[in-house]
Amino acid sequence: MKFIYMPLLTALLLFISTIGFAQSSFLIDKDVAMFYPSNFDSIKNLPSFILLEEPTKMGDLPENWSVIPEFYKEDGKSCAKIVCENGTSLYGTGEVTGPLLRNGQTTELWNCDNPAYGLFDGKRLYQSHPWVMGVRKDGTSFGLIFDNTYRQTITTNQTITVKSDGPEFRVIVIEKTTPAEVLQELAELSGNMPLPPMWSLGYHQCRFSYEPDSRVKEVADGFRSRDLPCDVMWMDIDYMDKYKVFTFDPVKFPDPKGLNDYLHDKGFKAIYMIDPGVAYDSTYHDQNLKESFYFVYKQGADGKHFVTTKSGEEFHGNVWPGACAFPDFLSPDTREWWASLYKDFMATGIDGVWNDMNEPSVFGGPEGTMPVEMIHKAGGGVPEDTHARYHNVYGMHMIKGTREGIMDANPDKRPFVLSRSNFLGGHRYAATWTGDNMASWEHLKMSIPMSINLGLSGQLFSGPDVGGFCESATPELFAHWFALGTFYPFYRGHTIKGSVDHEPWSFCPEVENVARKSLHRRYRLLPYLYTANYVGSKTGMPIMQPAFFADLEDQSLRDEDEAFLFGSDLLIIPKWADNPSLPKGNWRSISICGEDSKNDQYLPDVRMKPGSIVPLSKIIQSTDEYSTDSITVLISTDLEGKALGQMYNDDLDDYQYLEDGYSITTFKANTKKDRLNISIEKTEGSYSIKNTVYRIGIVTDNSIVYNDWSDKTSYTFKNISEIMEGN
Ligand code: MIG
Repeated sequence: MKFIYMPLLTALLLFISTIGFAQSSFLIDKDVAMFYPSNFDSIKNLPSFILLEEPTKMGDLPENWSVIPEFYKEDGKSCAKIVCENGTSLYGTGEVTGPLLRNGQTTELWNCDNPAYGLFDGKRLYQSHPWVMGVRKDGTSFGLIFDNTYRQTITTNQTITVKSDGPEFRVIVIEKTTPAEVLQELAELSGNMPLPPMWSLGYHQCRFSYEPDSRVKEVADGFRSRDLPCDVMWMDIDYMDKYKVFTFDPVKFPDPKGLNDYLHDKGFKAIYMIDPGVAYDSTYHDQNLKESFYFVYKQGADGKHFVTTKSGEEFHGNVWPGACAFPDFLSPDTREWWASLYKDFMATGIDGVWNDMNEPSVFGGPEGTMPVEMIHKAGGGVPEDTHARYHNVYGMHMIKGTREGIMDANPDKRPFVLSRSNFLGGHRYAATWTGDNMASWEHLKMSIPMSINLGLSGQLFSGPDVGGFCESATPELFAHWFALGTFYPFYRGHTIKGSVDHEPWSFCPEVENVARKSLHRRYRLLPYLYTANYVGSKTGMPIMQPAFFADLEDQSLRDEDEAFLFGSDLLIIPKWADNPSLPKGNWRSISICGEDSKNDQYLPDVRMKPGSIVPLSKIIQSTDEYSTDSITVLISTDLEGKALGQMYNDDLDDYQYLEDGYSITTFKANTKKDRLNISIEKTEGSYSIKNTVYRIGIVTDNSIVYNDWSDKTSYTFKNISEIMEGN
């Protein structure tokens, strides 16, 4: 039957494609245009893995539309070029090394395991984002989606060119008045970042690998005994039995449930690694050994879930366990099977999953991955095709399955997945980190533009390995990196096997103190950070923002690589920043937990945007203890004496917020006749935060003047000019 229908289906699709694409460009949404090349083949191109749904025509292209891609062929490649207006700043292209401003850069999209970013001149990393955002001199902005998955090169010059190994592809152009609106549209088209659980915003401790389980407990205890807040302990590959996924080493990790219970008791969450490669079990073909088969391999082989060669043999490649088979994650059946594996695994009390090596990394394979001619059977509307087509979305589909699996296993909890590989739009399934960086100053500095450009490419939840992964950090580098870590969306220390210990206390008391203050800053900022994540999950607004977001007209901010914004209201200036360009206006330094923000040797200077209000909670050891019982509201007024801020609250880790189980509290400050009046009002939602005791901190040029706030609806400071001047 199948064989009779296939040609019919193909003919039908071709027919639809001829009527559907008769016009080469049209609007698919307000300010969003779709451009088709002349020989667009829908079977070779669709479905799009970037877009949530296949767009339909909404109207004709307006006559004054300015960003128009031109399609052409060159050296057998399918190409598109877009000419930008003079003075346009370019950003995006995902996970990239080098400067924030992408003008003059070339990015190769072919996901690869790139230790220390040492291969291919660091121009090709673990993820692919066929996406460029342009910001014109006046701040008006556009976004470009090159809707294809193939290996391609993006050159971001005044003329942007994309050259793909695949068939002719379509281009989506978003045209808006600000970059924030472009990012909002990208999120509407490709999906919002799901609201992460609060605990994932705390500090994470990792290494390759903490083993055996007693060492995991010892490190966890080390945090608690030293007043170093921490939320998560991470289990890297050595917890597995011979690197077989979904197993535990019977000697080193004999009782995962016991370990996870121990961690939970102390307020930690536990995240475990799962790789895509499934150890090939040669005994599978021996009927006498049936019972001893490695169950994951057996299930995968029985269900024909693995990627095959052209002739239908399972493809095998070497990874950690030796020869491995690779699930065909493009297939919905395979993802469903993969998801089912998480049930028993998560039942041991695992809270989150780390998917590594999912480019996929294959030791000794062509360019470190599987050969391009391997076959993905795919399915569910995704046509069978080669790895050449699906390589860049392999990791994205793995995490799609993983996410479904952990949601099935823990239906009431928001899932947390961390993935090394991904593709434009894949932020809807997982957070990311920037892979195997180096413990070097260069990589510390580069981490800022890297995370910012990921955020400007839809991936809001990212950060590098704090301290640097490859090699050992010096105490000095570690202290600076840990201090910056407070302000990454994802704050996790990690290091390679064989390096010196990288726990906050491993170096010397001075470094430990820097770490403690950095963690205290992070934990006090949680109400603000959680609110920024909520806003991000609704609007696509990044957590880590480029400094130019504070002033789109100030051209000097466009290439600022060192100072950046954490949320929209805090400006972060690392102490090592060399003459950074800062936004104009009176951004006042604030002390978050008693530190000297301006003069501390390591902690970045944190400055508040004029006219903003930032809520802080108390210092806690993990988000298990998070509450809004005691909130300090920092107020930094603008030239008119006004300020505005918000605080988002909910149950922190479940789905009640999707109903009415959340609240947004709005803080307003206004100056009239030398009186500063502050009001607080619940403006949305019905989540109760009744018992909050507020404290107000008026931020002046030199200090913060605190006052208890007994009346919870409004408060008036008399003689505000005296307060401001006296300090
Ligand atoms: O081949 O699991 O990027 O974070 O510690 C290395 C061991 C495999 C690479 C990851 C790194 C992780 C390591 N993994």
